[in-house]
Amino acid sequence: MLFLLLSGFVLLSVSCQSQTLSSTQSSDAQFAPNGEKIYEDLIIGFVQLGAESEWRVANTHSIKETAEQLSLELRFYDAQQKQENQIEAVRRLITQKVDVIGISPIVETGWEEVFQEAKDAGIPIILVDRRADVPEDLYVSYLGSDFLEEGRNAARVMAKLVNGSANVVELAGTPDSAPANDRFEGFREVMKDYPNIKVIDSQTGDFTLARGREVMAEFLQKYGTQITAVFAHNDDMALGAIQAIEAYGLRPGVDIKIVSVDAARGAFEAMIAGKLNATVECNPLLGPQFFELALKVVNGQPIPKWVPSIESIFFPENAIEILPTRKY
Ligand code: GYE
Repeated sequence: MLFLLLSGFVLLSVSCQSQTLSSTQSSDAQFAPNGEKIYEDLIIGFVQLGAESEWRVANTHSIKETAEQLSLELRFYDAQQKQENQIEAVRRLITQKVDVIGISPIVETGWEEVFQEAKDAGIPIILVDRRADVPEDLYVSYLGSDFLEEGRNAARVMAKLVNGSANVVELAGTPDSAPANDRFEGFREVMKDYPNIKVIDSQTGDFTLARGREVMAEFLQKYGTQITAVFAHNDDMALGAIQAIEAYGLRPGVDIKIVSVDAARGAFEAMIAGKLNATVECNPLLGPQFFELALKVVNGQPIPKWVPSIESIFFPENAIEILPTRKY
């Protein structure tokens, strides 16, 4: 326990209903003569990156809740925003001989060595939410959103909101993370068609409300009323920007238009208050699809290399009606 605390992890074993199987028996059981494994036979490792946003909290909840519902054993690590903790967690799960490892890689690069170790140990890796920049043979599937399309959608919505002319500041996500890279790129791809919309600055707010607020305050100090729009890579940073804009004496959503990504409840509340102009959905409720994929992998069934989430875009007009239906 002391070792676990010292290494900066939070490990949580959510449920262990399948008392009859030890972890070693479990890993071998896919070759059992009595046929295919079921959910209750599975021991699944999940390496979460942290708890930086409303999105992430919902994602973690979905994974843990689904594990409980399916009565499988989940070994859950919270890496507290550090890649080195994620790598160490994968190594532990390899030693524990779990059936499958799910991981949401905090950044895209630096995974090849440890994923190769998992492969050599015969443990399949499923990328959940964020991609890693590794050869395709080092993971079995990626379950998550089309972040490029989210960036494009944010730009399309923004272009309409500002009638094709604006000075935009961008609150970007964690540097080198798949969603930050792709939302940045997708946004610019569409903005090429709008020469009068200029992205005058782009800084990371690390996907957190507090950093979003700080960076927006810095932008306002630097550019003042030149800024007419904000593109935030997630809702939490947009909520931080709203606070900074109000502290500066301007009206968020009116003097400065704001578009963000995720469509979490906080964004709906801000839209109802007239302070946020649109949010592009990114679905965190990946638990059910993740375990379904894991079970298929263990039973040797074919699975797609990418399972994309289905997503839409939300506006203030119907935010009041939609808010009660939002699960995150
Ligand atoms: O948009 C953001 C979170 O990886 C898609 O991470 C996820 C992003 C999400 O912190 O809120």
